[in-house]
Amino acid sequence: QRLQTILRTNKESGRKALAILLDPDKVRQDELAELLVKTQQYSVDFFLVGGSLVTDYTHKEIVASIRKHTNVPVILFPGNSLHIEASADAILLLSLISGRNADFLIGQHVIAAPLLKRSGLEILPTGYMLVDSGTQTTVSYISGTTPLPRDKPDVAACTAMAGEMLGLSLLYLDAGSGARWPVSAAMIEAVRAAVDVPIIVGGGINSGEKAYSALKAGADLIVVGNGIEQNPDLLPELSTIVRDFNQSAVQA
Ligand code: 1GP
Repeated sequence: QRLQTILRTNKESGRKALAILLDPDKVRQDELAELLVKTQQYSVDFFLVGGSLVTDYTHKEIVASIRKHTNVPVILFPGNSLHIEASADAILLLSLISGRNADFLIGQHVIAAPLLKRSGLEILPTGYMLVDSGTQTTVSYISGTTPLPRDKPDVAACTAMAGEMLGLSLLYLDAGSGARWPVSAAMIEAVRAAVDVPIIVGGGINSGEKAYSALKAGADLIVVGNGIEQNPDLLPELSTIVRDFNQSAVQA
């Protein structure tokens, strides 16, 4: 089944999902195998592989390790047109709609288009919205874009609406990797009320409370990277939170 359909169906039925972000620069192969074995006991819906700046181009090895240990779908989370790895299942084709840098809105996409077409990857057209998180993140610096002000849910809602009207089929609200503050519940709620497409939320979700708050506010899929890397107890906790949401969605 196409991931686009799964994400859409999940959203319509109120089913929440968890993705683990694996950043090629942070992942160590021995630790990765251990993490992947551990994920088998928990409900992890997707692996995201990538980051805005990559110095170790190990996407291929990471995808191969994931395949070896799990059946969980692998989605690329590229920082630019160099980050394409055909052995993944899908790619978030990110258009950085919170910014005004044409290169990340359409430029990199033009360069990548023929490669993507040949790759066989499922393309997930995604409106990427970078949200201010209290510190300058790598993605803000590398993309040369100003993040959305975190206390302006209405600006986020209008940006999301425009992205949906342009035909983007997912929205990703990201406070950036290791964000001090995750995207606020008020902003997620405003975006949820404004659009029908599935909403992905990530950046700085390093506790069960933050994950719960994002899901309750309307996130369909949460992405966690640093939090799981730094705290081995977080994965079981997140898995329980997502499962509880899904059980109450079935009962409702
Ligand atoms: C960053 O949303 C991801 O783009 C995940 O961020 O590493 O802070 O969980 P963290």
